[in-house]
Amino acid sequence: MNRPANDTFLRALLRQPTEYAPVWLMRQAGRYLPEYCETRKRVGSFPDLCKSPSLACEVALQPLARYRLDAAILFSDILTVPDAMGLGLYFSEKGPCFERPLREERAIRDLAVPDPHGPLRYVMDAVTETRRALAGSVPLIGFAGSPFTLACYMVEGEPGSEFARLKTMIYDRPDLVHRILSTNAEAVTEYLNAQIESGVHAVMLFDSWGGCLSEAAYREFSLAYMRRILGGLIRERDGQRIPSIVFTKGGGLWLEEIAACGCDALGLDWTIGIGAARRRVGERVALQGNLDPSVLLASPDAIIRETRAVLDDFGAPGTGHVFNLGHGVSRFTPPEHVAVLVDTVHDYSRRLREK
Ligand code: 1CP
Repeated sequence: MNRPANDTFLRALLRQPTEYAPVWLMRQAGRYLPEYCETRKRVGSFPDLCKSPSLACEVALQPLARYRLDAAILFSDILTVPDAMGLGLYFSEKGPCFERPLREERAIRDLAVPDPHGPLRYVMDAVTETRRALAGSVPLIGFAGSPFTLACYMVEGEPGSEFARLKTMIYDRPDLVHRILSTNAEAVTEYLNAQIESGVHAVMLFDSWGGCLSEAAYREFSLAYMRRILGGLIRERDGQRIPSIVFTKGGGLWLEEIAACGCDALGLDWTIGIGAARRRVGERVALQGNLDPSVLLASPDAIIRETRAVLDDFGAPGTGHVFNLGHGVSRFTPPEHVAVLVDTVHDYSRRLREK
């Protein structure tokens, strides 16, 4: 596996020196880009877009054609895994839904780990194709949902319930929740390892809803299973370490524990200062984040000011910082605002290092 020509992102994840802070954005390929909407319209549905390796590759590369980003992310979704488990993913006006949510004990007992080279073959093909199209320019990030975040969607089956069903099950039938989570953990481990074998340079676990749990429940129902996954991942390929990033949205209170789960980097949302996070865990892991995505809706002057503030807060000498948002790019973001952000990160972080 050859190192990409620009490996700044990989070096930053491993807390090695870099000339500037690398930057990529969660949801960098998505609905704020007119060219994405165009492709999506041509295909019809979002799941069909994910299931076509050549179109998934096309949209993954769209933001890289516009901006000087330091990494590409596989175009797919965290919900491909429960879909491959047979739950029947579809999208309504409100968001992702499952035709057969996990509500009965029987269905939970029958849940099985999907073969990543069977029903998820299209994801591995998208990895191969995207990696080939990148032609050694920048690294490709693979990803999956955390077992808990996947369970939120699998049990609720529709958006907007604030996870009432799953949280009730946690307190009434923790045995059933553990059964779902251990199946998910095994499925995600195999899925991410298959992505690594297909060519991704780094992997990220999205624990988007872990922050809705109490501290004790987070430890038992989310963190424990992410730790299990990290323990089962391929850590090196062709002599190169495959760095891993864990992002628990709303996990700011638990950074020390998350930093000890076996990941190389922590994703931060915008509710915690990156300087304070660095003082707490920066000797152990790299940090990725943490600009409020709403900043991108504001004026270019505000974007420059707030971007510099995150870089200043992280502080010198600047190793171990991957610049990102604290969550995904909003679909209402003007595309030219993203260019302001990316250029500011590169230029200002380079200047800080030269001081
Ligand atoms: O075109 C459309 O209507 C679909 C919009 C869309 C897109 C572009 C969805 C539906 N998913 C995606 C792509 C996606 N999702 C990527 C790859 C693109 C990139 O990052 O550039 C990734 C990494 C995800 C991950 C994902 N999907 C998460 C974790 C990150 C997060 O946002 O918290 C979650 C929770 C999902 C579920 C999901 N998929 C789509 C929606 C609308 C949702 C519900 C959550 C949400 O609204 O953010």
